Amino acid sequence: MHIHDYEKLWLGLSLVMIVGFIATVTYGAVGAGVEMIDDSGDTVDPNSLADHPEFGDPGVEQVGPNEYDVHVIARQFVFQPDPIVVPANSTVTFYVTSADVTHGFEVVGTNANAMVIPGEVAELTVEVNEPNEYGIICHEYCGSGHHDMEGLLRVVPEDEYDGGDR
Ligand SMILES: [Cu+2]
Repeated sequence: MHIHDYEKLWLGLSLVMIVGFIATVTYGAVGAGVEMIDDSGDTVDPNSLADHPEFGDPGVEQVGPNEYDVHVIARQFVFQPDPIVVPANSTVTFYVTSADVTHGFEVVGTNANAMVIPGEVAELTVEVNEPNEYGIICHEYCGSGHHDMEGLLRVVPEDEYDGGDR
């Protein structure tokens, strides 16, 4: 059977494109360091966060050498605590929940990005190396003040970290 040269060319190009699309999706799924949130996290009662052992006083807690847990409450229209201060060269695990409606929690410039649902605890881990400041934004529309809902993650030099929230 004779196949016209142009037809061969287009067959070849469409094969290249199909392989390219599959490669893009595969890279996005496994190559870009994307970690999916699953439902293995804890649940909490959003109405009694004040009585919760960690969310009652949300903040940064050292749990190992260079390892920190940060409990964060999202509520209309703030993140608590704000700012969040951690030392450089540490592994930071955020536990984020909402006191009212569904919010978002994205530490801009890192891979930390989750939906924050009342009753659920989103758990995400990031490595911070250099001293820096990262904005935290709510990316789920949560009411009239949504556009103002933001926080700050300050990564300070290790010798400047005093264990408190500044
Ligand atoms: Cu919000």
